[in-house]
Amino acid sequence: MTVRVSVLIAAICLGTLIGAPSWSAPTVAGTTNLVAAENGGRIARFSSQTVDENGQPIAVWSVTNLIDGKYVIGSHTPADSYGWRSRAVPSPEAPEWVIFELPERRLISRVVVDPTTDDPEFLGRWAKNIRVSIATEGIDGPYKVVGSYVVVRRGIKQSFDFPPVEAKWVRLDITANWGSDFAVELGEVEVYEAIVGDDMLDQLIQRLSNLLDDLKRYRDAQRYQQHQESTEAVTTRPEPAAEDDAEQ
Ligand SMILES: [Ca+2]
Repeated sequence: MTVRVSVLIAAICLGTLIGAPSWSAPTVAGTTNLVAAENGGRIARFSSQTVDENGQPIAVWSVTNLIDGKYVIGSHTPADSYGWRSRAVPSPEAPEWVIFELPERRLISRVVVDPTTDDPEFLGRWAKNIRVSIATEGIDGPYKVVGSYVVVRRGIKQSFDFPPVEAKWVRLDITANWGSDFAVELGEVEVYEAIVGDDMLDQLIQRLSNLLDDLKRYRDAQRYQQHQESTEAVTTRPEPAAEDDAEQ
């Protein structure tokens, strides 16, 4: 293990163990994805989804793919789920958006976004700037903004944590993609409950569990980076045949 990784892990561990949540009682992010379709979550409303030449939705690009628990990983795309593709390009003035409905009102503190879709990142279609808002009274609001974030242009899950807040509806506004003038895309969105710890040991176990998840994401990011670098190395390597010819 490199020194850099060791330092990172030590820093995360330290932050994990002595972190000071802003909720009145200490909380940690739970491990159940509250908006997953299989857990009773649903998509209540959305701005648009891509359609075919007859104006019909395209199932493999449906907005429901955001909560289907299926992910595009590396060169593997689930046959029936490419991610969600909007019908228009988002902007700060006219965002593309999705409202997720939790099975019941819960205290939440983490949103995880996987931007990866069947389209490669260089097309610039993946979500870049997002804003998370919540509502408890009704689907029409009022909505309270909990944070604005940048989704990095990498095919990995990305976590966004915020002080615990009650929510029944979670609205995700996307105000920019990575440059495409065609559409915006996302692979999956997850929302996690904030668990108020009533026992030091339970808290520690939950925090270490979250730490493992974060480390897995870090590992995936490193593997992705190495894959990118090795791909670049291969594409820039001189032609072997030319070297053989020179030696003969
Ligand atoms: Ca999905």
